[in-house]
Amino acid sequence: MRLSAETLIPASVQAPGYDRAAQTAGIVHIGIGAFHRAHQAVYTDDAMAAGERDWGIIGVSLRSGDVASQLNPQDGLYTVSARSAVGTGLRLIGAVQKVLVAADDPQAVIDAIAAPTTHIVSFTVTEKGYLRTADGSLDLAAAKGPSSLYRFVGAALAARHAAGLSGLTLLSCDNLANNGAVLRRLMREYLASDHPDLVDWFDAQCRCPATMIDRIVPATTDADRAAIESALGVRDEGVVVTEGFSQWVIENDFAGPLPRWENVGAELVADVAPYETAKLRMLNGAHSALAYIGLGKGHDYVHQAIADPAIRAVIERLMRDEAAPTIDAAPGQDLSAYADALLARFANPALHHRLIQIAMDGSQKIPQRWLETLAWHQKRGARCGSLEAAIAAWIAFLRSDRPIDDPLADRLRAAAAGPYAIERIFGEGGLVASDWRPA
Ligand code: CS2
Repeated sequence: MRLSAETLIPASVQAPGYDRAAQTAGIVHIGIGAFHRAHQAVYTDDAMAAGERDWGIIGVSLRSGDVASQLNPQDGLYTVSARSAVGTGLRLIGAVQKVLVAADDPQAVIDAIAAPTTHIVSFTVTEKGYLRTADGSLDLAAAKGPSSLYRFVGAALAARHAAGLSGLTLLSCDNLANNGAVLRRLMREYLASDHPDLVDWFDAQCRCPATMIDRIVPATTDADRAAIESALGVRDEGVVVTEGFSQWVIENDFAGPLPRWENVGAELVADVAPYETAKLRMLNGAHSALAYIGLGKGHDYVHQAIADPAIRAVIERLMRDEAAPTIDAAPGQDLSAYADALLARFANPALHHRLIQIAMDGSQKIPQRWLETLAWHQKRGARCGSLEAAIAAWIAFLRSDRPIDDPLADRLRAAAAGPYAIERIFGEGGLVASDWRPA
């Protein structure tokens, strides 16, 4: 039997603590992958359990119908399996009401965003989903394509404007430096091209807060789904597996109402930058280094790579000696304690986090994870042995016979194969834009 609003679940599994059927959707989330379901949807579920109302989430997949076919037959319900060294906690999340597939029904997506009850549109579309060119501006040709977030949001903003409705908060929850400002810039570039009459209204009525989002969410496996099926007694195709830890720091700059996420563990702050920079350069920077160095040494999982003493030493130096000094810490932000906590999270043996999952889309991730740190030290005449080892491991990965999952895969592979690989990738006018110049 399949999980749904009608099925009974064991009392040991925490159920939504509010009347789901009585909630209106206040959020449209674009890119409803496992990360959103283990992170923002959980905070929103907690907020509604704590008394907030009408913050249901309408999920959107831009292309694939997979998540819709997992969640819609289940009335949007799914299980979060949080695995720490001390055990597993299971809970059912009720915040997601349904999933729309933009490729199948584009108008339904536009209507959801244009609905008067919608206040927030949030995004986890991955780094490449922002459709940036190497110089950081919008790739307009791609942005006019069928699976571009800009088209849907642009059309819906036009509908809101025409109907005299308020603007929206556009909340980027992707691992980009200055994600809010990046989304604002790109959205404006799109509007200037396709809806020029909306640009002033957008500036006045819409907000794009920056966020730091953090929870490690490995891809769900068939074995995970089978384990949850025996625990629940019903089949859940939408299971997500994650760690116990979760963090969300949000810039307090909204166009309209928001759920009281700050009462359920999120932090609303004036400046997200110190948290975001630390997370990108320390956590994500270490992750990508673990991926390429670890795969090169024959490891499959993060916890295996970090248990390798030689790799661990490289990662500790990367976080403590290379990344941390580049960060202007906020008052009370302890970067050394942060590095300790990250090492413990990476070592979690209950999370089977595949290095190959982290290795994808290197060209999109490496600039904010490694190159900003390298450029900071280069300006001061210093070198970064660990990050340089990580770069060498990425080049070796591109030269290997593994499949490369990256929007620039073919060009990267060609550049890596020949002489001057580092120059062709990172040099002036290279494939990956950077202020760092290889020596
Ligand atoms: C990882 C991230 O896949 C990756 O590139 O580094 O998804 C990481 O697990 C999250 O950002 C943790 O919050």
